[in-house]
Amino acid sequence: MKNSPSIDEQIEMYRRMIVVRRLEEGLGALHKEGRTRGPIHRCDGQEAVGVAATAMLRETDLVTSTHRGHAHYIGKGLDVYPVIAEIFGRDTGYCGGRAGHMLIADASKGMIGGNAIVGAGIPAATGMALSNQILGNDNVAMCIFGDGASQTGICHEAMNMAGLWKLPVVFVLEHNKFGLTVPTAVQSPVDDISIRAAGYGMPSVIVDGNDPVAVYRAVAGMVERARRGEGPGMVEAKTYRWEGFSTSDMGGYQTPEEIAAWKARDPIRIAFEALKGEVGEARLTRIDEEASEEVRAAFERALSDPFPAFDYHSASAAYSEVN
Ligand SMILES: Cc1ncc(C[n+]2csc(CCOP(=O)(O)OP(=O)(O)O)c2C)c(N)n1
Repeated sequence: MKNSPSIDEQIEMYRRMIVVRRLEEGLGALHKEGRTRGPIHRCDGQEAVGVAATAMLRETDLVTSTHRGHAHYIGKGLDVYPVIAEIFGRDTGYCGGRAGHMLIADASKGMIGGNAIVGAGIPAATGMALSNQILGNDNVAMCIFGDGASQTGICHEAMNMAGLWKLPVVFVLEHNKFGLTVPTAVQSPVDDISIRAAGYGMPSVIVDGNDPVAVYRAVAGMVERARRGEGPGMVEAKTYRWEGFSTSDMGGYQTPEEIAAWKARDPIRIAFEALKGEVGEARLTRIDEEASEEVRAAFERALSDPFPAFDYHSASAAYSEVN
């Protein structure tokens, strides 16, 4: 089928989703031991969106992320070890230990960064698309954002401009049913938020966000038309946040039945079932073991890395000079 991922791409998406899952589980365990700082926004159960939406992109395509960006980072080709080092503030992290888990970026891979300001990645990606259009290249920009972010004023302004100027930007709405602790029904008059795309003159598709192949196909179609200069598009990937808003979430607003129903549709299991006939269960299990070991070793290494050096005297001398 047009825009379908190859078997090799599907295997790589499966592997990357496992890397993200083990990362999230590791962070959860370390939080329980009191070894993390600040809130951590886990994306367990949502891995297929970030990993599959970015799987067909080039390094020169630019992606903006959110406060819940671990699957976006790994999907766009970042390595898990410097991601973990960054989360724990180590010198070896992607941003020298100064960004923390919400702001990780690696421009050389086209990951322009997470963002703690809800909705802020939407105009940023739109501006990057405008820049690509002016430069006359065929790179696309992608913004992955949440249902809460879609309620911001800046989302409307950016999408209006993208539609008006036919900018090469793909809006991937990761609809996980909650903004903070607020369910969609309390923040939006419509459940299918992507119907708003029509008002911006862009096409939209609603897709099962727990099925990586479906996400890939839907996003690849929008990426292709953006590359051809036909303008923006939106994909609304319906998914669910298994682990609450963040590690500081007290819970109580998600029913056990609802969580269980979504866990029964685990994206990693869906990928496994789709691939096992093609490549065999043994190979998939081996990939799982290797990815899990990679993440375990990355935690071990990152946690023994040094913190960034801070030279108080030269920093305060530089401060006095400019003030
Ligand atoms: C401009 C702004 N307003 C409010 C917040 C507080 N805040 C952080 S995350 C969040 C909810 C975001 O919801 P959504 O976009 O659906 O992402 P999710 O957490 O569900 O993945 C809010 C309101 C913020 N960080 N920035």
